[in-house]
Amino acid sequence: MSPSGKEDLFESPDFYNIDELLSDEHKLVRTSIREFVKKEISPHIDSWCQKAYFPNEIVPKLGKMGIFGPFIPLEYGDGGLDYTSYGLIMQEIERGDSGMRSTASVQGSLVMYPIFKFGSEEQKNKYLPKLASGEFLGCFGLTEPDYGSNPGGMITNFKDMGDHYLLNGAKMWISNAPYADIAIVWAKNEDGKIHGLIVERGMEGFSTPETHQKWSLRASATGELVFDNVKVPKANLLPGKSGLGAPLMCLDSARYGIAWGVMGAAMDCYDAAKRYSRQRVQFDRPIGAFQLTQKKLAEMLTEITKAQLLNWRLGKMMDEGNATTSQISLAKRNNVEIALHIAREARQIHGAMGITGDFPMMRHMANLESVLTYEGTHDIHLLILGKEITGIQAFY
Ligand code: TGC
Ligand code: FAD
Repeated sequence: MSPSGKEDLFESPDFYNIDELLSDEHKLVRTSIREFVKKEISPHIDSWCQKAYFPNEIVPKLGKMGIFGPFIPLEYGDGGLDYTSYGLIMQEIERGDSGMRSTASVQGSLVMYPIFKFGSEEQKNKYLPKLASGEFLGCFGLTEPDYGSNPGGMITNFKDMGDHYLLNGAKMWISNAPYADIAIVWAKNEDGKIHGLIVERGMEGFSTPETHQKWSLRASATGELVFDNVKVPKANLLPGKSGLGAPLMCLDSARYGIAWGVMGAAMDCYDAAKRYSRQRVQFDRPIGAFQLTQKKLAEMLTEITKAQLLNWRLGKMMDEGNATTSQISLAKRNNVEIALHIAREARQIHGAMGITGDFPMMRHMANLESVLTYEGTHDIHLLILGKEITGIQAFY
């Protein structure tokens, strides 16, 4: 039950029997996360968002549920699940709230993934089990005040001082930063080559000031990463890959999770609107009896069904290891846009009630504005697709 006494009655639509395409393990994973969200997130989420409170205490609970980096092999304390399972987990968590999914995406795809892919065996053993269990929270520092869509221009840099690296610069708009135990920081060496460094809280000269006054993702903590002559041990450099391609590989995994996640938010809005349209009476009829309401619901279900099929196919390609960046861009871009549209339409169906915290639409809508921008803006994904189609890049 939520503080307003409303029970979370969510049921996901499955108009094309897509469940038949899922394995028993997929359905089990989805059910367990859905139950977790109903118990641990739905009753509190409105109050967390109203107060702009990040529930740090939920992090170990998310870890216990296997939500962090489920695609990483069991030997590092994680789930060893496939990418469809990862997608379903992101869908269910974001059904609860995009901010909770942000915490999970960053931890799994942007912190554990680079350590798993590019880290030394020592780094994997040191960090992955603690990140999987939620004992540690991580963040990913790519964006800078002057380099957002164009991360290749970054000015954060490190110098080789013989027995350590000296890191200087700043990152901005970093999810989880204020509470993170470790940060994966992308910085240039003296030759201008981008590398990933693991920076730990407590290192002298490293601070993480929180970003306040957000109207979006209010249950997710966002902050800066400031490096003022931070001495980083040489053992903390990710040895496996350098260049902008390294963070962009991590983004492929996170953007894939977002394509699924936002459909959770969309389904939550559709489900609420469907229920409300049967209950609310105007002109002596349930508003669901009016053609204009039916049009909105029918179009929502159509877009949700198309996106479910898109996600399912993309999940298969991820598991086969052949999903391309532009295929992932198409799904991220399409699904965020339709989720936002569905949130707005569902809000309209609720009339004035739709602007209150008794219903999830306004919260999802405000959250999705961030999702439209982060992990590559809506227009950057269009340009990635444009480049794929024409062979000509139009970024600059
Ligand atoms: P470009 O020349 O295209 O690429 C640079 C180098 O990277 C290689 N590459 C890849 N390698 C592996 N995997 C991929 N997916 C790759 N994509 C590109 C590429 O081959 C090239 O290699 P090389 O050897 O030739 O140097 O780079 P560009 O500078 O032209 O920029 C391209 C662009 C604009 C698409 C890219 O920079 C971009 O995606 N910009 C958007 C930035 C972004 O998405 N930032 C996200 C920050 S993290 C975040 O938002 C987290 S929010 C988390 C949450 O709370 O959920
Ligand atoms: P800009 O790059 O300044 O873009 C502004 C506008 O210009 C956009 O509409 C964009 O599409 C457009 N534009 C830019 N270049 C072009 C072009 N070539 N052609 C056409 N249009 C263009 N970053 C991290 O590294 N880690 C995180 O954990 C993280 N978390 C975030 C959490 C939140 C809540 C938010 C809001 C952002 C987060 N980000 C994070 C940052 C996010 O990735 C950036 O905001 C995003 O990449 C866009 O950068 P920018 O905001 O600087 O916008």
